[in-house]
Amino acid sequence: MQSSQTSLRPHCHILGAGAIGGLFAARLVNLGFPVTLIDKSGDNGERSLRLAGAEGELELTIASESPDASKPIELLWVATKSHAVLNAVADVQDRLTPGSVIVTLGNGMGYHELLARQFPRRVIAGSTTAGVTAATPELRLVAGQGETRLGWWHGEGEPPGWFGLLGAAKWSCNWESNIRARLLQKLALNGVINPATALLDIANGALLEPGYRDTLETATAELTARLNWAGYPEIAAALADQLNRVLADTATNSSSMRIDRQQGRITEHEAILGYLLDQMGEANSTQPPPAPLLESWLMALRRPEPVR
Ligand code: KPL
Repeated sequence: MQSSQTSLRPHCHILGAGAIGGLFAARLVNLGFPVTLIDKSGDNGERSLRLAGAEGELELTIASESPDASKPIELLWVATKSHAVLNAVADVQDRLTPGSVIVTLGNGMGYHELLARQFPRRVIAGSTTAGVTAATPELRLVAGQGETRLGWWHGEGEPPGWFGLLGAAKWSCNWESNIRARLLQKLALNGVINPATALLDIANGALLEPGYRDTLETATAELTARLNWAGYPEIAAALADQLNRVLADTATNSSSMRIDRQQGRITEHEAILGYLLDQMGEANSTQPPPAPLLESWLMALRRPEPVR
């Protein structure tokens, strides 16, 4: 009984105990998975987590251990910021076995290819629209459960057995056979909303107000043209409507990039705008359509000091 439980519910190790990492730790504990947070502070013990949202409050104690603990890792959930993914995985690399599976949950693109090169056919990429903020190291404020989509980065293949257990969750989680398209769709939304709200220091919904309408329309038109040029006409065609919907749904939220910038943290501009402007469509030998507004945002975000 114990062994079938264990194989059905592999031990989940979570890298990155921020907003999304904390939320998924709690979600997996609630589904009966054994969960351990990997904590760079090196403390092998326990951490308290408190989730608060419209559905009430939940308090949990979750095991934590340092990256160099000895237990092999079966199922690694990576919820760090995009720029920290590769180093964080490298820190636990010696604990991964040929059967270990890595699930990424972060924003941005670019790091999946590099991870999949190191761990071929063992990377599941995830995209989540869960709205959560880390108010304190213990407290996660959950604004919305959102939708989570997971799929093998290499494409084809059945989901692993444990994925079926996520269907019992109150939050929605779907398997995607073409996760790359999903990630790019989300990346396109983040490519407009996150830099604009971070640089202008406004809530998401402000972009729909008359004063920012031109900015939104120009950025959307530039990104639509780039997506078409790079060979993604469907994502391009849907972008304007999806932006309007997400901006309305998250009107009072601050984007993750705005929060990072306000708190003086490195923003995810390279894995979001850097990827969209410098890497997407690399195979196309023709000149990309110009994107002066998006390029100016990327340059501003690359500058160390805040630019208003
Ligand atoms: O994903 C987001 C983020 O903040 O990173 C959006 C969709 C913009 C919601 O705030």
